[in-house]
Formats: sequence, C-alpha cells, structure tokens
Amino acid sequence: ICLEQGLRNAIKNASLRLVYQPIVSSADGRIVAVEALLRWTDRELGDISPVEFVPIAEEASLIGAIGQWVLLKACESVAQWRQTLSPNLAVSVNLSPRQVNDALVTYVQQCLDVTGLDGSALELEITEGALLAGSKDVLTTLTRLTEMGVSIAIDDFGTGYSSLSYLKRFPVKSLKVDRSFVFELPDDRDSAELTRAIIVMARSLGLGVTAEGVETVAQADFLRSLQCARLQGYLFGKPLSEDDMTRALIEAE
Ligand code: G
Ligand code: G
Ligand code: MN
Ligand code: NA
Repeated sequence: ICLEQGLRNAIKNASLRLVYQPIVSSADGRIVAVEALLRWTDRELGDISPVEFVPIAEEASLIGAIGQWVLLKACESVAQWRQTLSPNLAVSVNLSPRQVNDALVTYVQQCLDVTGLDGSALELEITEGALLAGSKDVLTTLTRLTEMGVSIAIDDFGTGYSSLSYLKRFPVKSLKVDRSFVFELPDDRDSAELTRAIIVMARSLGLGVTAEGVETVAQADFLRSLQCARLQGYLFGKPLSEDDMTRALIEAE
C-alpha cells in the first residue's frame, strides 16, 4: 500500500524517469538501438527497482498510465536523436502483459503521430508469458502494431514456458537471449549450447537476435562467432540518462 501510494504520487510529481541502454551491432559496434528502462527514485524510499514496482503498478491498475508515459517519453527522445545525431536509431520499450490490448495500438499510433516518428523506429519487448496468456486479442494487437511498422521482440527468451509454436503464430521480429545464459558464456557448456541453439533457430526462422547482459570481451567474441546480430550489456554501456545518452551518441559519431 505504501509503495502503491508512492507510485501514485510518482506519476503526479514526475519522479519517474527513463534511462537508455545502448544496443550495438555485433558486426561494427555501432549503436543501432537503445532500450528504455524505467527508474523511480522516491524522496523517502530512495531508488526502487522496476522488478519491485512494476508488479505493484500492474495490480493497482497504474501500469496503463505509466506505460503510456514511458512510450511517449521514449518516442520523444528517439525522435530527437534521429533528427540530430543518428537517423536510423531505434528505441526498444518493455511492455507488461496487461498493456497488450487494443488501447495500445491507438496510443502507439498517437505517439508516432505527435513525434513524427516512423513505426520502424519502435520495438516493443514482451515476454513469453504475455503471448501465452494469449487470447485472440493479443494476436490482433501485435498484428496491427506490425502493420504500423513497429517490431515485436521476445524479452528474456529461454526463461519462460517456451512452447515454441507461438513463434509461428505471432508476428515476432526478434528474440532477446536472456542474460542468465550470456552470464555463463563461453565456458559453461550448457549455456553455450543453449545460446548456440537459440541463435541458429532464430536465423532459420528469419528472426533477429539480441544478446543481453554482455559484460566481458570473451562473451562478446563468442556471440560474434555465432553471428548474433546485436549485443547489449555493460561491456557496451550501462543504462544512461537522456543527457548522457546524447553525449554517448555524439562521441560515437
Ligand atoms: O533495468 P532493470 O534491470 O532494473 O530492469 C528490471 C526489469 O524491469 C526488467 O525485466 C525490465 O524489463 C523491467 N522494466 C524496465 N523498464 C520497464 C518499463 O518501462 N515497463 C515494464 N513493463 N517493465 C520495465
Ligand atoms: O528483462 P530486461 O531484459 O528488460 O532487463 C533489462 C535489465 O538488465 C535492466 O535492468 C538492466 O539494468 C540490466 N542489465 C543490462 N545490461 C546488463 C549487464 O551487462 N549485466 C547485468 N547484470 N544486468 C544488465
Ligand atoms: Mn527488456
Ligand atoms: Na531480458
């Protein structure tokens, strides 16, 4: 209840903010996208992780409002960066399962309209769970977003229920290999083989792959050797404030 009240206030007094983590092309190291990550610093409670407050926001039906704020803010930032620094930059936004509904399609269209952003600049990350909760509505929603040029990525891939049939049923564009696999690369045999299998499968299905949680050169080299297209993790950059991300993009030019 305490966190819930804090969260209601946070929405009102703007103590929520977004940070942005670079996602680089494994081929040349250039920043091709940024993942928007939500942060909340409460005056009394300090920093609270989204792992903690997102579930509360979901239960308290605040996730709709917060999710809308996140989408608009992320679109505004990336529109700015595309205009001034990096014309092909994309932004990746995390969605809660509850956000995947008709209203999302309308709201995403509004965000694209007001920011003048092309749909291809926006990627939406959903978890396997969101698909498996999977009514017909989810399919309709994702199909309409795809028709707008927006792409759908499966976040934390490999940690959910992994009924792989959904990859055929839903218009998924890419997979994000969960950092629990990447963490143990390249020496742990099981993680190495699982990662290899995910990347090979993605390629044969025509899906893109991003590896998350890349922290070491050895991990990056291993992933590159498997031709994993995109890499994300502290090795390439921690999540940065909007201003620091702007500076990182200027330096990367
Ligand atoms: O950035 P960090 O490691 O603290 O993120 C923790 C978790 O919170 C991740 O699973 C991430 O996907 C989730 N998360 C971060 N930002 C958002 C957001 O804007 N919306 C939702 N629904 N989840 C988010
Ligand atoms: O579930 P999701 O993939 O959205 O979670 C993203 C979270 O992963 C963010 O909270 C971010 O802070 C965290 N993260 C990003 N890069 C790394 C990394 O290299 N190592 C670790 N341990 N966490 C990372
Ligand atoms: Mn994510
Ligand atoms: Na993830």
